[in-house]
Amino acid sequence: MHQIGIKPPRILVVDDDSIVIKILHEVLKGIGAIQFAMNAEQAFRVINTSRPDIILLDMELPDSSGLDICLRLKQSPETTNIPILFITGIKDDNFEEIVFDAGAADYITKPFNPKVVAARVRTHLGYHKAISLLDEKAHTDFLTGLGNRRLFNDRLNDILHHAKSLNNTVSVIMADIDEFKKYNDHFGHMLGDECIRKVAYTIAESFSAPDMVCARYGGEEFAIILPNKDHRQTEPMIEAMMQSIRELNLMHAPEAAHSTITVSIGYSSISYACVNELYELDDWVIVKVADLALYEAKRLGRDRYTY
Ligand code: GH3
Ligand code: MG
Ligand code: MG
Ligand code: MG
Ligand code: MG
Repeated sequence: MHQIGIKPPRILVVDDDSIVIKILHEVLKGIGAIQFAMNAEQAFRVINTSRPDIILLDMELPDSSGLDICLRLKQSPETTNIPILFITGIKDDNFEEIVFDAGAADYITKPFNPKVVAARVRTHLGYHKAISLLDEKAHTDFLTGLGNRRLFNDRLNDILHHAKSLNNTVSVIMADIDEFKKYNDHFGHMLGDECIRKVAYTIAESFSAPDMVCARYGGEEFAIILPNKDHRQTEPMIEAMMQSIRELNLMHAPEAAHSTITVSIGYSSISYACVNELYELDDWVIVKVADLALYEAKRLGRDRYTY
């Protein structure tokens, strides 16, 4: 039914009525891969393990109201974009309004016409796919496939605003290729791009833990976020990354001070407890401090890190 290599959309149906579940299964089985939940607890388990592309949500459930589930999903950055389609026996104009205010994408009353449900699910899956694609493109660096500066900023905001424990520390690393203008001038822009890609992959390999964020911040400059890492934990990782880049053994331009490609690094660590005092003029001080440290590393002769 589905083409090889194309993932079917994931549909989650949350309803405590087994007859409704049976009917919806018949209606939706040609549209995507369907999972069911009969209460809120089951629903969140499915949502957390296999992020659905759409949720059909009943209003009255044994352990929660559909409205509460909807509000909770809309509050979290990870689930806020999942379209929610209410299917409910409640026929009340005010109620419809409340549901849309809570962030629902659509509202269907029981008894429903199965073909209309299928049509609306297809429509919302189409919107969701378009939005996800746009979101991905807007946050990806075209040259390297790493995150771009927008992704870096969005994730840093999320991480600093939603810090789990105020006792922890977050670190930010800025890395810049040394004397890259000379490389470009000598080898040309195409090989310059190739070099940027190789450095980018090495950085991504060096900081590959799922909670870490690697982004291309600008031309030949990269930014990395290490949530829950203080400066003592960060330093050995920086050293290992710099060594991996040296070991790429990419010959530099003859005019450059080093014979192979190297990077300079500035980094900065702050405790989550003082995050709010460290935001000024629409920018996080942690980034400014890492950037200043990077300039210092350049000034001191490049191919080094400073804090
Ligand atoms: P420094 O050691 O002080 O960082 O010297 P630098 O020459 O690397 O620094 P500068 O910022 O003066 O130059 C960066 C150069 O990177 C400028 C530009 O030629 C090159 N560059 C920026 N973006 C790209 C890109 O996307 N592709 C290529 N090939 N080169 C780029
Ligand atoms: Mg119910
Ligand atoms: Mg975003
Ligand atoms: Mg440079
Ligand atoms: Mg630069």
